[in-house]
Amino acid sequence: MFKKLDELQKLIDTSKPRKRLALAVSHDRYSLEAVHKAFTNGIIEPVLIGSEKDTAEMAKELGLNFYGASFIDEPVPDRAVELAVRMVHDGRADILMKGKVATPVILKAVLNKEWGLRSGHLLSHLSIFEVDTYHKLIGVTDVAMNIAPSLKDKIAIINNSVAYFNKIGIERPKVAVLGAIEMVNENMQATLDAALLSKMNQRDQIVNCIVDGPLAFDNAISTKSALNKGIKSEVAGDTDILLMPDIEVGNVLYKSLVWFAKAKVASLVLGAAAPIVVTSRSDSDDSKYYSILMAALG
Ligand code: COD
Repeated sequence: MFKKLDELQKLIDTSKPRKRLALAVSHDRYSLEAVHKAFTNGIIEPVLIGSEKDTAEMAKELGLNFYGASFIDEPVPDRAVELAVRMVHDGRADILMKGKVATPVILKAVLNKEWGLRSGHLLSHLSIFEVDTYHKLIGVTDVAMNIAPSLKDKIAIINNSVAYFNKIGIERPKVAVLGAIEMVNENMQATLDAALLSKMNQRDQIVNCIVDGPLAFDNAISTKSALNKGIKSEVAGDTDILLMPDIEVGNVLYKSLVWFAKAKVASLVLGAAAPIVVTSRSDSDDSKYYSILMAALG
């Protein structure tokens, strides 16, 4: 069980070859700082794709020495994105990272049928938060890719996140399927989906985790709140992964945790042919660094 995102660093085996990270549209301050830190810490081998002039100028301004890294000069952002995605597609890079480009642009490139990173699975976004008031790291999914997931999509989103948690050593993560209430209400689709997902987990149709829901947010993260409501649940108060009903709820929770709770966060798109770092442009360089750590473990 991890309490801090820094602890992910200990899981990286630095005796193995470094993963090659393709940064798409590289003249982005926070991305460059995070990539530089991961480079100097021996975690990744960067390939900076974008305007070489703008990238070099920015790196100089920031005092970052990228000696030994590769540059590919492509000043047109859409072409830089395509080049970066193709590099990963062709196995010339291991991780894709979004630089100064909008999230939907890079996600659409990733979904390109000819040269994208499709794997036949649903792609989904997982954020892992370090919140001072919670006793362990907590995953939140999906806050950035799947807009209004169906029941089938939610199964895939759980499977992607659970596989990631298993990979970092959390054997049977506890998944709370969120609703506005903890009872099934036939007019609230999120609660119906939650009940079905819980039953599917009990019947081993969703494995390697414990799924329970519907749970309201407070029951999911507080044993006291769950006890007050008389909820008997293995997950309540000890959740590892919060499954969001849709992107709006997910995005508002993400931003509330970052802005109100001052939480630290790492994020990754899972389920593709390679890990994809898609942090928001306003995320800090710490957050981007932790996301690179997450990708290097993926
Ligand atoms: N996994 C695998 N395949 C997918 C997925 C997915 N999650 N989403 C779409 N596809 C496939 C579809 O099966 C189809 O073959 C093709 O991709 C196009 O599907 P559309 O038309 O539904 O998708 P697009 O291209 O219009 O949009 C895909 C996006 C991921 C760009 C879209 O879902 C989106 O905009 N998501 C939200 C991104 C965003 O704004 N995030 C910011 C919050 S910070």
